[in-house]
Amino acid sequence: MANIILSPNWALKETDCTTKSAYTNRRKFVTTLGLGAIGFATLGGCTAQSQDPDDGPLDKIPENAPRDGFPASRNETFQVPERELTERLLASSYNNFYEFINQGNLKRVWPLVDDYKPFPWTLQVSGEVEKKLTWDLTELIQSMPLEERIYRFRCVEAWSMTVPWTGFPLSTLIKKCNPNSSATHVKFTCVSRPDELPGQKKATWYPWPYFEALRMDEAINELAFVAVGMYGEPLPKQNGSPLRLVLPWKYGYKGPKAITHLEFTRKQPGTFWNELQPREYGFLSNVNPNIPHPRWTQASERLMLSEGVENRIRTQLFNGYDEWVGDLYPDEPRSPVGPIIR
Ligand SMILES: Nc1nc2c(c(=O)[nH]1)N[C@H]1C(S)=C(S)[C@@H](COP(=O)(O)O)O[C@H]1N2
Ligand SMILES: [Mo]
Repeated sequence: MANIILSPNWALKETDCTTKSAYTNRRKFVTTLGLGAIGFATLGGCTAQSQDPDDGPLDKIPENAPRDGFPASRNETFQVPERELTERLLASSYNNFYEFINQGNLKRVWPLVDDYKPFPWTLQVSGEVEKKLTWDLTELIQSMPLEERIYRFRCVEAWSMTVPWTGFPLSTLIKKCNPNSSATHVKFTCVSRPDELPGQKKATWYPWPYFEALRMDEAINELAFVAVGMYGEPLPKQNGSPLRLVLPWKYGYKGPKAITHLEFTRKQPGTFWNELQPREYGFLSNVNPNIPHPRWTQASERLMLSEGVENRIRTQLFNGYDEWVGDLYPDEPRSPVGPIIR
């Protein structure tokens, strides 16, 4: 059953280690959820680095990120009633973002993001489209109606969270791109700025920049979401500012962060992790408890709630989104098989 480890920092007051705005924001959240008591009791992660209120994980939102439309109203269709939200502090301090590699602790991204200045940002569109486009991202965000969606989030490494994202459907963006009928896939390329991203400078064995891709039917599925914010505020840099994909039925690595290009293609593009490790990471990479990773089971996961607090739970087919995406994958194993790569 639930394996709950109480944080040793439970007795600290929230105000002891978070900024005013972060504190207010969390209170707001807790109130919205009607869970008044939990925010305080489960607070953890007041590590040495985060004790300075102006230099913690919650203070890594770019100052010039547009805030029009924040906080966005919640789309009630996308909720996760069986789970509590993961605490904002944990979701902003336990990350995967290889552009900011940290020898020692890969997940500790936020102390490395200060040189990264996402805005101003341009998003380029090319390939099988009526005409090539270049958008200023601030203007694009301001032109989009923002909404909030709570999604399950499952990393291939078998940890998971429950996160409220702010953004717009990927299908809305794709419509604006006007792809032509030859487009079968869309490729996403991420930021390339070695001077701001220590991982791109140091970890030269990776095929930078990060890139990912989807089939068109996946990309226009209602679930596919472009996030520009989380927990009611713009994205912190470590979570993929200024924009990233969230595809809750796929493993986390299918959702590229800090995207600069969309390219519509006539055939299936390669992807970063598939090119690095083709025997471990396939193109589809749907969450599926029936297909073990070659090195570990995917039948269960560590659902992370706050620093030091997690539950071991069963992983669901398509991460619980069978109803939305099941029809896209007639060949996806519905009962246990060996470690096949899909
Ligand atoms: N550009 C880029 N996007 C990326 C990654 C990355 O290293 N670089 N990591 C992926 C992985 S493995 C995961 S689990 C999620 C993590 O997102 P989070 O840190 O916001 O939880 O981002 C994905 N997108
Ligand atoms: Mo991941």
